[in-house]
Amino acid sequence: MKLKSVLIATAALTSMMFGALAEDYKVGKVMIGAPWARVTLKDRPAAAYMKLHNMSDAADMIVAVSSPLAERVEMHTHTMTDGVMRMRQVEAIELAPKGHTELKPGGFHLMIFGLKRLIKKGEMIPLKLTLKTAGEVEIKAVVGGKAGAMDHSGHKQTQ
Ligand SMILES: [Cu+2]
Repeated sequence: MKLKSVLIATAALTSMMFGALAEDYKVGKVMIGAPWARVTLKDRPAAAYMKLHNMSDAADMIVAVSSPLAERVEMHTHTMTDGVMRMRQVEAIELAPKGHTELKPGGFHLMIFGLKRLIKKGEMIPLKLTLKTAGEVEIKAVVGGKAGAMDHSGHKQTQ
């Protein structure tokens, strides 16, 4: 009994110390691990990344993403054209059967346009993903990291 209360106290203290921790989510047979986001300036698009594991025997795909904190969220990938890395919007992100898909800097990512306010490091950006088969899931991406060379200097805020 005593040990249990000590453990609970430790867990509470840990979450207080570290604030927002990346969480894992599950929708249908799809696991979504440790979503995080990178925010530079309020008027610049932010990017979000995560790991997805489709445990189903059938393929699935992310078909839409939105956020109550942003005007719109697009799915992007990077492609190398004539030695230049460019970003390109995609209609969907495929999740292969029994497959792992990682959204990461330099690869697939979610691009968040028109943040309604500046979101600081350690805060969360709520995102709603719509998967074709698994359905809708609300996740929170922890803001961390810093602007790097792979950031979105090629993107203009279109509005
Ligand atoms: Cu992008």
